[in-house]
Amino acid sequence: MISKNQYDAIIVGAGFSGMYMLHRLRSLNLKVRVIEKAEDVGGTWYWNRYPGARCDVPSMEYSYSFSDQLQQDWDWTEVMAAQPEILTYAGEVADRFDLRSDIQFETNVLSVVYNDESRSWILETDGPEAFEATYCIMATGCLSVPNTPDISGAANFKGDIYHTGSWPHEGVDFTGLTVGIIGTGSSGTQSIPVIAQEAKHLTVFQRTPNYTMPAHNQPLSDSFRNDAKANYADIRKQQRESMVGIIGYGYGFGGATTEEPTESILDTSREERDHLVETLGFDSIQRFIDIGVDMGANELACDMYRSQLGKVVKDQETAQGLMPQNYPIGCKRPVIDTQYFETFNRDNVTLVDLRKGGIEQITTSGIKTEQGQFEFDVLVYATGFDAMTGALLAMNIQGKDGIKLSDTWDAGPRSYLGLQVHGYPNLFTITGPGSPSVLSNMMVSIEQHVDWIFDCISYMKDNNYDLIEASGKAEADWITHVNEVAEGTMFTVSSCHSWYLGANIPGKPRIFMPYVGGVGLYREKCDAIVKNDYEGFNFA
Ligand code: FAD
Ligand code: N01
Repeated sequence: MISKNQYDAIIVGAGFSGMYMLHRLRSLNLKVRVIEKAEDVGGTWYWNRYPGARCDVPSMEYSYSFSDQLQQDWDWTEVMAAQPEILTYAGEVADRFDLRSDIQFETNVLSVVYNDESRSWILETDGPEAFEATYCIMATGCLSVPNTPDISGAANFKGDIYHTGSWPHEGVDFTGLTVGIIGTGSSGTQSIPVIAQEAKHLTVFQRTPNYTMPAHNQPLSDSFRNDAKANYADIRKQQRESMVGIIGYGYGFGGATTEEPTESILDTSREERDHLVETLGFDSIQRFIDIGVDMGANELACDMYRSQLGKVVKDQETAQGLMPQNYPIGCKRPVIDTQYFETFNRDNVTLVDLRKGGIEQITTSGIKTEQGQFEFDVLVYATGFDAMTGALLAMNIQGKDGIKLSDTWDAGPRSYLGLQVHGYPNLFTITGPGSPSVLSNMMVSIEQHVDWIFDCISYMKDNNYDLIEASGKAEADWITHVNEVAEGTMFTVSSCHSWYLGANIPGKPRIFMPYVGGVGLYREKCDAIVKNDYEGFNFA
């Protein structure tokens, strides 16, 4: 017999979103439970333990700002910390605020159903218990459902198979082994140089080459840390008001330069561009203001990029194979790397450019492509995630009158502000589709959403409301706005096949999911809606 545990609020997920949401709701004296399928906190940083995993936003900025004591006490060791350090940080936050006592680990939420009569959400899990709550807050992550492509013959492979998005805790020792890796997005680009150093041989199966920029990661000095800590109030304020939640304090974007781009690439001559590539390498394209807004400018930058790639990679056939073609810089999530292209100069690394002939099947001992058979002992998928909607749709959410989220989102996700979906009262999504989310430093977006939801529930308590629902009109108007601002940007050009558009998952509706207006502007809009008595939301 399943017992029902009654709560004021259930939060699903114990990554950075769920942990902070729990901390805030506790202060309202609500009865709150977090349900998390992992064995511990950390979310992304719990699951993605692949070699080379690290953040690509400076850690002084990719960290919680809600507790000044925490940000003063914590010392990041590098500009962009590696996964073990970020996971330790998540553990420290859980200890410091005693979060684990209200988190139920190793429990997977399988269904989330609204009961119209009791006006509550019923959550069923893979455990013996079910849960009932007035509020249900989805902190399930934008990149938490690994995508394993359906390649024929995969079950026949005799060796070990790993996915970067659910890496074994004990690590993998590649010493003496031949390895095949599929995928050259951020996860592949980070792991390939590290695996290559350990493995006997690494074969990289690349379907689409990426534009990746040097990370320039480095250790942080005490003086830099102290200086940043002394200025934290100002840094955090600037982050919140910025476009993407990053100001690049002290190191600029990717550590390449702290100077704002000022020049137009269209005003430069061929000779000037060649000279810039010669002297600054890949960093040369960071100085231009127009490559993100003008297709002609973008093409010139792509040429500079390919020219530098041809200098770094010695074998010219391999260099050609690594060169992105026919889609603009900036339409996909930026990738930064440490010694990625240099890795292809190693004798033990082979590039298989799948543009010359794709994968036919996985065999018992490797991968058969239209170009021939490649043999290896171990297979690694670095093939990404069912992003933004994957975790939400996996929970079989049913709203008012039994309507299913999978039907509501049949043609792509719909939401008001990325915070609520019409027809699903009292259900909130942290960094949901329709909010800046993955186009930003996620920590800034997470904290903003958690604070907004906290304020909203406080307001409801103060006004004796027990139900909030986004109106259909507000939702429709918001989606129109989200689409309008995305139109004409690099993100939506037809040559771009990004996971922002759902293009990485066969059959997924192609629709641009995040809000491109910027975190500063978005925050202003959310605040204005609150000031206007929660315009677009109905209370009961
Ligand atoms: P997550 O960390 O994804 O946590 C969601 C949690 O929900 C998970 O623990 C999951 O197990 C749990 N969950 C999901 N479904 C269920 C269910 N049905 N039942 C129970 N539990 C469930 N962002 C940046 O801004 N900067 C970076 O540098 C950066 N680096 C990244 C590097 C990698 C390798 C990846 C994959 C992502 C990176 N991101 C980065 C994005 C990152 O996901 C966010 O920054 C942030 O960690 C998300 O936190 P979250 O709590 O919202 O989601
Ligand atoms: O996933 P991806 P990811 N056959 O989707 C290829 C965050 N993140 O895990 O481009 C052959 O970007 C696919 O090829 P193609 C960050 O937000 C951050 O790398 O579809 N190849 C692509 O090369 C990031 O954007 C960090 O043609 C197949 C790769 O697999 C997001 O997570 C680190 C294939 C998938 O790339 C996702 O990154 C890691 C097939 N059937 C992740 N299917 C930081 O550094 C897929 N591919 C902060």
